[in-house]
Amino acid sequence: MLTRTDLRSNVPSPAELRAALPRAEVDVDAVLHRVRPIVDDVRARGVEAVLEYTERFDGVRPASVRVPVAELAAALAALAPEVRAALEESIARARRVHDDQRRVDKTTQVVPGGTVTERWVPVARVGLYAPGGLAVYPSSVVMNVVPAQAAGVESLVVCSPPQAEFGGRPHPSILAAAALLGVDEVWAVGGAQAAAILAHGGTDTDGAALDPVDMITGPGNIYLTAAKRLLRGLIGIDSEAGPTEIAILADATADPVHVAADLISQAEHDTLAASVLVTDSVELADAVDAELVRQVAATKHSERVATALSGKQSGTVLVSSVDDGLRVVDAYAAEHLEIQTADARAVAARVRNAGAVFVGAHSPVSLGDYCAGSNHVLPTGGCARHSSGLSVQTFLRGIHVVDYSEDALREVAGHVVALANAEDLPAHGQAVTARFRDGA
Ligand code: HSO
Ligand code: ZN
Repeated sequence: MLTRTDLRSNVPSPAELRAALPRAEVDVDAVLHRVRPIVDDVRARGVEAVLEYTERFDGVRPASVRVPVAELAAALAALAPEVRAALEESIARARRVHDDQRRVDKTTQVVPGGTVTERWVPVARVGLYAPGGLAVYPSSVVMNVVPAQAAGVESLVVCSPPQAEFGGRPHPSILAAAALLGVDEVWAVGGAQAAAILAHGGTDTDGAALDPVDMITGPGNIYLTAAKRLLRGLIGIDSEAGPTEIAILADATADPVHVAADLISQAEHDTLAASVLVTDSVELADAVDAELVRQVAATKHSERVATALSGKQSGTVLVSSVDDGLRVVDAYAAEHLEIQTADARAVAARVRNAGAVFVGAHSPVSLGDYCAGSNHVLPTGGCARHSSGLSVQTFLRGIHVVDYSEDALREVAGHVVALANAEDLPAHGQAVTARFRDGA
């Protein structure tokens, strides 16, 4: 089922590997020309334009963009008790991890009388996107809201596409998750028009203000991603989300039943999802292939999974050792990386590039998707080489506060003047010497 790449005789350089490894091609640039007019139109015509695009793309015209608060409480009251209990556990565990991430302000005394403090200040208002097309993920509401709240963001809006079958409101599970998290502002809007109205703000059908946000996070379809790219600068964004990925580094000690189940679990998201097995054991690769055939036939979304697993973005990479496997998974920089090898903790500690690492036989990715406490909004498409998943840090800005006394400034004045003159910016130096005109 999985195509094989054999690197047992030679593992190429990281750059060559990146080109050689299976990966989905998602061309956000290719849709920019369609997204730009939508963003411009929403900027110019606000909610009227939003509702027109919503009608065209979602097949429904909501009565208002903002969902009445009473409907959030009603959705929570109607939520199945086992789903409510599971969401509560998911939220509690995520809060434990994210509360621990909060950075503390730090003051460094550079010289006597001269300090620099790094003050961590939350973004004032953020828009958190939860997709609502093929996928409706209340768990993603949790993963966006928890770090933002832990950072101290005061104003949050959850945004999710309206559903025709729910009268133009987002899916009830999204509303219920928002209510459970204590969020009272939910907007029924998706895709490029969601990013545009979040960034520019507008006036709702009832005359209420839809205030613009400072930052948009959360995964969405390619149109949302393209709009976030266009609006970046005016607002902040998290890293661009592509189709989900799982890589598993496994040796002969791994259980092929588990490996196959985990590869299938992420392939279930999307026909473009990537499932990649990296192993030094041909026996394991063979056993996983046999298991995939058996398990894919039995799984609910069998067709979608089979398409993802047979796509060019998925496959098995054979290597001659776990060490070589580490080089491969580092070059791939998966969104999710499982380590199912002997001494998995030690192997995991050597990983340099991954959105999140799942260690050993009992830490599958789907645990992290829902209930590990970790975040599931993670960098895809190799972005784990330079970016992190969503965290409290995403929603904080570090402001340097510079506080020098007269003596401390005098002591360093000569150096400032020398550097200013070297850059032919003498007024910079004079801004310092002006304070010491007496020649002291
Ligand atoms: N694996 C997805 C997140 C998710 N899984 C939501 C289930 N629901 C991307 O990390
Ligand atoms: Zn998932």
